[in-house]
Amino acid sequence: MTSPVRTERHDDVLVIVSDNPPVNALGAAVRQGLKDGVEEGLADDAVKAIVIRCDGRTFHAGADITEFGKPPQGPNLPETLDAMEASSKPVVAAIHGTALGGGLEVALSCHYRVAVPSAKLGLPEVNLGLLPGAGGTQRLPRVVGVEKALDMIVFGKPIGAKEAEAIGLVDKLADEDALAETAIAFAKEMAKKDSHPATSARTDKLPDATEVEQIFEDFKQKNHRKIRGFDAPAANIRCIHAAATLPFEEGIKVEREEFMKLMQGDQSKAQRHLFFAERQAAKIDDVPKDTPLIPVKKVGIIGAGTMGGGIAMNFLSAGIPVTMLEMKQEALDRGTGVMQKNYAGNVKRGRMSEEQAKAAMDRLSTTLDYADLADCDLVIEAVFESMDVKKDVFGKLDAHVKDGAILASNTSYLNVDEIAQATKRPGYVLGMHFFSPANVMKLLEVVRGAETRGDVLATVMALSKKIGKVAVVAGVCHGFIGNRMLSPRQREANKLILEGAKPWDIDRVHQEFGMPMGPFQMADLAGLDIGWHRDPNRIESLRDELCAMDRRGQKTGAGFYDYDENRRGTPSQDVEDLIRKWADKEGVEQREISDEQIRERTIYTMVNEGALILEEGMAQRASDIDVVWVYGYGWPRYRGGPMFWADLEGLDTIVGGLEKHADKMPELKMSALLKDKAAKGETFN
Ligand code: 3H9
Repeated sequence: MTSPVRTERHDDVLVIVSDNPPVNALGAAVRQGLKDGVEEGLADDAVKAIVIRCDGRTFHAGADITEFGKPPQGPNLPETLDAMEASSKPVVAAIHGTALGGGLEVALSCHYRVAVPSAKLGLPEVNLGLLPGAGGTQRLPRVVGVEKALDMIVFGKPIGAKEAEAIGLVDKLADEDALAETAIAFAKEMAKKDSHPATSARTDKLPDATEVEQIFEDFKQKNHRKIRGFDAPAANIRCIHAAATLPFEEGIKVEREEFMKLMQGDQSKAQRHLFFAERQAAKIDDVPKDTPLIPVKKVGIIGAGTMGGGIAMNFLSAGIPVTMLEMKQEALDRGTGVMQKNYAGNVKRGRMSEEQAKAAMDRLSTTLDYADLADCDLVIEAVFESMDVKKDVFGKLDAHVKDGAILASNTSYLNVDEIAQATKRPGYVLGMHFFSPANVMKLLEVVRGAETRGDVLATVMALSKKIGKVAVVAGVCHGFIGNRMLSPRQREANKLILEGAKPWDIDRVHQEFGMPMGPFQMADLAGLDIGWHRDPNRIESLRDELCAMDRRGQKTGAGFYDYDENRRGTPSQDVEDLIRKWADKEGVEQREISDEQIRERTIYTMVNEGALILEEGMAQRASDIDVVWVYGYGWPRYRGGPMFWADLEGLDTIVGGLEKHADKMPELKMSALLKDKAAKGETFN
């Protein structure tokens, strides 16, 4: 097998070039190549300096994640990098694209770093539930200081090359198209020096012993909420603390030990699963990868409400012009006003510059006339959730928008096939279910109708990536993937409170699990009057009565909880009494209900619904369901999504837990797939 690493001579500089598409991951063969390359440079007296660079779209983007959990092969990364750093001849990293994780650790082990301005540098291991395990936690603080290293390592967000230069991580910026030449010239220059700084030997950026503890205390105080529940951030912090307080060799031992612990833990398994799940979700099983896409140069949006405006912002921010249509000018004015405010908020929070925000709004035009949408390549409808209204809109769109344009509905429940029948182009119709706030939430459910064409689906999936969404293909069923799985959970939660569990106990169980909120907090946030018949005299359920009492959720200051002016909820005695009254009325005997029972009745039923979705072919794969729940509903990343979590829990445990409550859940349709897999000892992922 030929090596993905080659060497080239440029006068007295040896250039080691990796070519391991797609991202030059540091697999066994690359590590071997780098090690051999450095040895070649050291063995040849004519070589005075070494440059490390990559072909293709990027510098090394990290260790090869597909190797994790498998028996180790070839030289490991730490020993490869130690040899590089120990070189008596200067080693220069030439960086383009993304130097991430192990990739940045390579660069940190070089004596110098040259980068093009568009390059990004970071240690994102924490996002995989890991830490930089090839010296990164020890070397980065030595190069950029502890405070900057904490920021970069604990949050895993890469920085641009210009910032990297400003903080001393990059020694020289090269022109975009002259990286190799600049790095070679720089290496020649450095070869004239007598000695070269080994990062591990540096202490100049490390803080004084008297300041160290305060820096870590302040950092933890400021950020404890952001990292709650995750194991990796705390482990990363411990390693950086070791870098600041121990000799390099001791710090490396701490790093190794912490790395191994994380690597073997369930959280990292879950987060690595999600890394691949997210990328897998973009693939459509029966649509070839090379399907020609439909160019989308202009987008139409029907409806300037919260949803329509949020959806429009995604395209405007990505440089795609939008025409927004409403029935009345006032609605357009209100909608564009909200968008302006949201953009101003983004500028204030430093998410974009004022010029970028202005350029985005300049791409927006508004209209009251369907004829102005004629030249759109994609139109997304975001109007009131009613089949009649949607059919009317789609009929009009079909009449006015050019042939070959894609028509999408943002419906969260309705039958996309029925909507498609309101047009003469059902092949060009599909669902694009955004999540609120649509300019922020990453998830997009792309609903594939019975007649949706492959190129239409592929176009929308590719476009989703362009506007920064994580898209998942769903089939036509009530509530698609995400909302469909919410429904059995809500049903059981509603029953459980009549049976004796308190709403706040059910919410607590979900929050302790790691969800941002439980079913009753969610109901109060959304508003209890969604779908309410609005007749205060017609009281057929607990929810009707709460609405009639004007306890319609956070917006009215009361729902299942009482709310203060800061929308902080506290348990309500009135609601507790009301629930008891309804239990009596319906003849439900109240009893003590354990947290375990709550979990089994709510979270296990979601897994069962996910299994039904899979067996009906409404999701392409179990990992897609995980992506939906993590990106759309705040399922904790460290639990990998409901199907991955169920695998860890054991599918037989899930089935057993559900069967235990069969008498209380006559509505539950057990998934044959779930039972079958449980019986065979199989998993979903
Ligand atoms: C690490 O380094 C640990 C060390 O500290 C310790 C060692 C001891 N490995 O994202 P894309 C695949 S941990 C294997 O769609 P983009 C990816 O699955 C690592 N495969 O492209 C996909 O495959 P497919 C720390 C990888 O342009 C294809 O490449 N590094 C890896 O949107 C294209 O990826 C990271 O966490 C990998 N490391 O984004 C960085 N990376 O086509 C992880 C990618 O079959 N990577 N693939 O679906 C990224 O963030 C993005 O891939 C990147 C490119 C920004 C580089």
